Amino acid sequence: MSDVLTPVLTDIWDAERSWKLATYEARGGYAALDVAFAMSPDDVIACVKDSGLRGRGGAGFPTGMKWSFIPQDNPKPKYLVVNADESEPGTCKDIPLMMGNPHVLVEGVIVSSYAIRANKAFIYIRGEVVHVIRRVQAAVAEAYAAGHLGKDIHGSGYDLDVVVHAGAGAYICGEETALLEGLEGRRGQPRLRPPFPAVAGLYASPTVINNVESIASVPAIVENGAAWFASMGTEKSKGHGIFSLSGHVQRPGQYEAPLGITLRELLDLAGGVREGHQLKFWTPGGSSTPLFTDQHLDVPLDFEGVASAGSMLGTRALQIFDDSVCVVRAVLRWTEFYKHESCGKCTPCREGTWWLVQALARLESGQGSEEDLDQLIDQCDNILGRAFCALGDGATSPITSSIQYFREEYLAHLTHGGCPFDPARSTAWA
Ligand code: L3W
Repeated sequence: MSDVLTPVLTDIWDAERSWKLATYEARGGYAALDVAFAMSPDDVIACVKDSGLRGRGGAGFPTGMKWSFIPQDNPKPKYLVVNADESEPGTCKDIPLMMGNPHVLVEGVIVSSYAIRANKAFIYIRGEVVHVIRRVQAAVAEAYAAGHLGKDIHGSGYDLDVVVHAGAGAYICGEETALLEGLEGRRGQPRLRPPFPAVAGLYASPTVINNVESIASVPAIVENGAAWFASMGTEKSKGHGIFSLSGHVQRPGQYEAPLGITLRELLDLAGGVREGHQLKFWTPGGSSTPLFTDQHLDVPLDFEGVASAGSMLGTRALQIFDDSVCVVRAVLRWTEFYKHESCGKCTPCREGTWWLVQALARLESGQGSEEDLDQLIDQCDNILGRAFCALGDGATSPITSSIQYFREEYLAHLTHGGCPFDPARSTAWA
């Protein structure tokens, strides 16, 4: 592997039975617990704050700051909830992480729960991935048997119980408050914020919700120190992260690298775009983030770099599309997904995503006129910033950005009376 890579969460993946406690412990696993227990909970929070770790689930909120919002004078129990409902199209980092190294997540759960003074934690895993649920359940059982979970962990006087919860297969439950509704046994629909979960979350108690990768990053930070983590990445986007490359690349997969790496560098590691083809467009952070093109190969993949180029780092799900792909068809498929997954709570998203599909399907099949394109942009304007949660905004991202970069290709569908690509969609449109 190239020295550009920083394998911390992924270093064990290639080991034989990497998911077993013995393998993890042989590499120093669970040593972060004693380091953390020798510190006060507030010092652990300060360490994570100083490291600069920002939420790895998409929004990039500072993790240590989120933990510090938990009101310690509130007599209610505190909870840690891990958002393992990975379902953003193209995102494939949390599931491989839980399969390859479930114990780093369990260890992270223990250190993080200790920091916020929670004695109960939940790992909410999307229901479709039964093999992942089983693997994390097995890791939790091993951790209990070894005394890493339960009462008086490592003789510290600290108690923690962990519940692995299977979701019921709804994309909206990746939204933190809809996830809490699901965990409480209700239909997954987002709640109004504020109050933020840190103040009133699970069972109306103070709750920290973090993505799998955020929590799994914590043991190494506590063990190696905030300065070690902060020495990687860029000024405001510190540390390492998992970049998932999928689609038309020679070697798709997960590449753990410092934030700020570029797609050009990642493509070098992944063997480049499919032979005989050129990069056409890509998503920096899943389909909810505005598309990039070959003009963006050198954009630093950190929160600020991607934002200043007009998109969002999101979940670092880099879906690569080469010149054989019809962008209109790809965007239609994503929009059908959002329409299907809209929870129905708010009108702009429920009705709007339906209308978006109608308009896109008309354009993709070569019907309609240029006015339909303008109407599509108008529909996006009426959803953006008006939906109850980020799902509506996310649905508009691929549409508006694809029209920005590929308006001619939309118009070509109208002049050709259908998709200008050949039926096998293997010939580039020119
Ligand atoms: C206390 C305040 N807490 C903000 C917390 C808030 C949340 C976090 C970020 O997610 C992203 C988007 C999608 N007091 C607080 C506070 N918080 N202010 O900080 O909050 P926010 O509002 O910036 O973002 P959000 O709406 O929670 C939107 C991404 O999530 N997304 C995709 C998820 C996909 C996965 C996956 O597949 N692994 O996670 C869904 O919407 O891209 O960036 O915790 O409570 N004053």
